[in-house]
Amino acid sequence: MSKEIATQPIAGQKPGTSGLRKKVTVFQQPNYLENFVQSIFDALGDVRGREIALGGDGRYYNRNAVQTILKMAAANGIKRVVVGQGGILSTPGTSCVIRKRKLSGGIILSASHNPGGPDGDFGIKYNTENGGPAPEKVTDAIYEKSTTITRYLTVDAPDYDIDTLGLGKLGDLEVEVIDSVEDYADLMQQLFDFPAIKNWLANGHSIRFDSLSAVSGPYATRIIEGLLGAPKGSVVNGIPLEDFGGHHPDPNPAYATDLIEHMNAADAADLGAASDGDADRNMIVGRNLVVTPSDSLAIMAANATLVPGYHKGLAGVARSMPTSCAVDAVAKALNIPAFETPTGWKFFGNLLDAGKATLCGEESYGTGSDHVREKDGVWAVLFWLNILAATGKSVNEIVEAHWAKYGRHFYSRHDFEGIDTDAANKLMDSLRERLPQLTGTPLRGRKVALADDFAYHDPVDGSMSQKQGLRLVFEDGSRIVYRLSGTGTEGATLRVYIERYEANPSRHGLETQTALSDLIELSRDLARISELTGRTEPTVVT
Ligand code: G16
Repeated sequence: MSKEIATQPIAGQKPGTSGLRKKVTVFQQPNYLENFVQSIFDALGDVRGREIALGGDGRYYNRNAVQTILKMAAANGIKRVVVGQGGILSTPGTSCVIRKRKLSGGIILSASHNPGGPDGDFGIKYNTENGGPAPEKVTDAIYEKSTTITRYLTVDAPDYDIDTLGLGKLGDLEVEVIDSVEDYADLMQQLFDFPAIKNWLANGHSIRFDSLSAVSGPYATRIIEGLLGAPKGSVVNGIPLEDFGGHHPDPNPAYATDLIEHMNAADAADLGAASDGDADRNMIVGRNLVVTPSDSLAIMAANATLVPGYHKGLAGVARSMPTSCAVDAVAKALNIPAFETPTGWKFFGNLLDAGKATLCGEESYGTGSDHVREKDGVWAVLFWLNILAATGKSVNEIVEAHWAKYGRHFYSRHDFEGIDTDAANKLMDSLRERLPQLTGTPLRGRKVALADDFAYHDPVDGSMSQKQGLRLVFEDGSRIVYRLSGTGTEGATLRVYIERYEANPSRHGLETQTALSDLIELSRDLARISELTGRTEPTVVT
């Protein structure tokens, strides 16, 4: 029986870069999750008769949240909820399910690359009917509702069995529990040359895919070991655990250290890969070589016609502003447009829907295409496998040939995590104030061509997004970008992105931090990082 529970607004329910992310303990407060879920339903208007997807990355509190949301969906008059078995659906997997089954949206439970467990993080985000993250006007409306909420709706009912496949009822709500992987695996087989990859694997090549005990495990295992026939053990840490087995499920060299160690060993696999908590991020690793996400995007764009799903070529490419300009060089050579958007996958949605971009990517280990409306970790790894199988070359040969042709964009991100929020805001405000005077001035031998706070004018819906990161672009194409992270849950994280273009192949072998050392020093001095935050070194360098 449906009932109305009185509640009141809880401060701080504003979605960040990708949904609402907080400590599990915050979500466990009375009414915290309920308030946000009701705000989603209220912001959507009349939800009666809608069909939505529901699932998450399996982290701690995932199963509780699924039950709470099912009961609220029933009380709010939703017609059908399609749930991944056991509450498991990856972020790109959910996007795929929404699109394939023509649902009106979906709720994804994940704090992505943030650690899980009772002391870790939890998160919730809403995706719209195109399968992509809700755009800012929707997330703003959800937040508005959360500030005035007075009641939420739920039903008195026992927990629903989300482990048994099939259709059932919770009150008037139809609940369909689906295989978490099937829709997604079908789509991958339409895009990639599975027989060629199978051959490549059967002919002595190997892959090591580290799922970091997160949700890519069931997807990678079914597809790579199952459909593609890679030997058992090619996917490691393949069972999603509520605390990710203590792993920090962020696929970068700082956190996926075991994979890096394996890829530096004498018996390394031909391709190393890792994915994050909700399987939308990916890291590509060759022998003794981590491919930067910005380079990976550029290389995928340059080789896209080798992949059946993209054999007709690309309509355009898109990257977030802090991502290196490597893909722009490819777009120029291919004579296709390259779009520059703010950080956040939601900004790619309109470009993909309008057919203006086919491939998108971000420096934060995210790449994707118009096959779904999320970045997609397993897809990116299959894309690389397809390139390796089609060319017969190694990861290192492909990367080096790419640099030789297009030049190398040396690139690094320095994160200063958990700094005092006031200090971080002060640093950004003070830099923002000084920016206008910097244009045209020389700084340590480089002239500043542009210094601004990045604003994005969406070419499809005309919306404007202001204050998306402070950037300095030098006349030689080098860049320094400053942003505050929108996905952290403790204090503030300052991200500093540093890039330098090098055309000369004899210098492509330089170590990245060495190649960027003068810009790194400048980035710290200019923003007065140590003076204002007390930090002399970043916590994470990728
Ligand atoms: C999310 C967004 C990405 C963004 C990343 C980092 O990724 O979907 O578009 O690049 O956060 O954001 P920030 O620099 O604000 O922390 P994910 O994988 O966490 O959903």
